[in-house]
Amino acid sequence: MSRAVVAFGANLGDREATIDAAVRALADAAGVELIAVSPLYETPALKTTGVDHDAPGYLNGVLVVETVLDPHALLDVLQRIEHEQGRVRAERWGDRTLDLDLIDFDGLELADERLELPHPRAWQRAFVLQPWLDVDPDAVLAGRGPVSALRAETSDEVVRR
Ligand code: A4P
Ligand code: MG
Repeated sequence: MSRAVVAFGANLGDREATIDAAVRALADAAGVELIAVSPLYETPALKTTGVDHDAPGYLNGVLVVETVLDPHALLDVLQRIEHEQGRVRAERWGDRTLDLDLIDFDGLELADERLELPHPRAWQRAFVLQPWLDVDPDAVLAGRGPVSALRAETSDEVVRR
């Protein structure tokens, strides 16, 4: 069994309904057991050009799962769920009904064409670090250190629902 942290974000459509459906789909996936769901946070959209207060805001949070799948097979499951929830890929960091990112997988560090672990931008995003801390105050991000210390260095706005 491995333990993985999955971050979710939605900024289009009925965000809460999409997230509910995604959580259920992941809990129902073969070889995946849902361990924890974080609180939800309202966060302004981060674009490649910076924070965009004119774009629809995100609802963000994280899930902790235990799984017998390997990291790539878990990514397959996440991408299937994104697809089922009507995700259309257009611009990078663009608005989306649902984004599911694999943040941590047993502290593994790897990078190939499909998957980079830990998620390369998680360390600097309060919208990932804060909900992760909520469900695991002692969490550590591989290669970066305690999530609590990383969180203290971030200043992006997260408002608990
Ligand atoms: N990929 C590589 N590593 C991973 C990983 N650890 N988890 C690959 C998930 N996917 C990973 O992702 C592009 C490719 O990354 C995938 O094909 C996968 O093989 P994508 O979901 O198609 O595109 P994306 O999410 O737009 O790109 P990217 O660069 O992953 O964006 P991020 O870093 O996920 O950022 N603002 C707020 N407030 N809240 C958000 O949640 N999210 C983003 C997306 C931007 N702004 C945001 C938020
Ligand atoms: Mg993504």
